[in-house]
Amino acid sequence: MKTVYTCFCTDVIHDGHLNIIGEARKRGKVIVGCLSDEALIRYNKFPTISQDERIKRYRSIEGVEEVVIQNDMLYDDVITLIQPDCVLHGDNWKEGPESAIRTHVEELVKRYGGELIDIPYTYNEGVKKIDMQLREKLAMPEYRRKRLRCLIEMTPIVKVMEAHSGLTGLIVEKTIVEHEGRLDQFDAMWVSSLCDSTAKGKPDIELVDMTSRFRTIDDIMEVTTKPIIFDGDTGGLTEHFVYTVRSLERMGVSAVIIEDKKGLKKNSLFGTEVQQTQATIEEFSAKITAGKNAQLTDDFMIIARIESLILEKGMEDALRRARAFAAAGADGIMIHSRKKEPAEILEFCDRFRLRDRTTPIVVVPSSFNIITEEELAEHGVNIVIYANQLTRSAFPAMQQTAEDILKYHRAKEVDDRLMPIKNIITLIDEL
Ligand code: SPV
Ligand code: MG
Repeated sequence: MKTVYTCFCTDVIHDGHLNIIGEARKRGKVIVGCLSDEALIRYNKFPTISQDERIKRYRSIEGVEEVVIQNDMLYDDVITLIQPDCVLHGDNWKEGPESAIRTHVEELVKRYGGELIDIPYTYNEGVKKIDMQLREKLAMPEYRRKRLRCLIEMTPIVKVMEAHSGLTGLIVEKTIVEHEGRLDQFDAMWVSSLCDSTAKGKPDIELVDMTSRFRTIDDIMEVTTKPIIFDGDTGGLTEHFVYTVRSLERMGVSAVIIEDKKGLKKNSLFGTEVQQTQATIEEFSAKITAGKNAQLTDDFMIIARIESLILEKGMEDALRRARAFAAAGADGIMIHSRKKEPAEILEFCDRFRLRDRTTPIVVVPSSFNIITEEELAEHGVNIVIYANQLTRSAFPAMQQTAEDILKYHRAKEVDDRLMPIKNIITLIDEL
């Protein structure tokens, strides 16, 4: 009897999956692959049920003889193991980034005389509704909030991109690339004080008030599902910070990062060019502890950001603070630097990790941008934040367009580099 293999990466079985199983049964013994959590988060949607529950769910489908775990999104592991006579998949993977996987599987099965069959994709009202329901579930505060902690456990390094509006949120939510046969996407969003302020035409000095910052979060949350890390600046007065923690937690934000400065906060990338004052270890530890005592869920994270390297107070000061803030209850440490070279950041991470293997480390490589995610992960970094690159790419493009229209007294000259009208009006999904 022939063996037929199909890989599922869904939490809910709908008509489309049942159709594939029906087609598979006509051809032989049906083996279903369950894409592992690690592979799933890189490739598709974040799981809302555990891997074990998914396996159980697939096993209960009539006609499924066996369920195996597929760890490799390119299918190499299962194809080598099973060598199925036939691999079945919905024909939706012929288009877009997933087509690279299809080509790879086609080559794999060809090597031993196997066959790849694309089944017309079922997209009826029921399937559409299930897709929407899954998306809604992921967007709910209780799911979104805990997702950051899950990601820290599940992935070598959590990749976070700046978002400051619904549109930039959508870019972080939806951008998937295929590169050298692998698919990749961002894991979470950073609501940067710099970019949120800049988008409002204001300086990054805690001038944009919390109500307005929360409005930005809300705009992003309305159209996305990925977890959010909020840039809380200094956290403000401790008496105010405890309220901020509760509001963020209620909204479904996963983490707030607060920096150990006091008085008028200026952007860190100014370094020592402007007057900035660091809070004492005692003052800042008290703020962290107050925040931790205020939060009600186990999921929410308060991450302490250390400005010692920015303010040239030295490595020993940075390490002393990191250990003290972790002891005060911080759920993570963000270490910042504005050096072009990553040496001081890596030294900090290595020395911090000698004594603390678990507290997550966060870095923001805006200046030391030559470092790769892989190198950071090797030095014990858990979260990398690309803090301002979307804003910095959009601004020059918009300014150039404004200048050219003024120069030519018409818009023809700029048109070639603009998004076509058709694409912009269909950019946003309608219900
Ligand atoms: C931000 O993005 O607002 C940050 C990171 O706080 S930095 O601008 O590098 O200080
Ligand atoms: Mg900031």
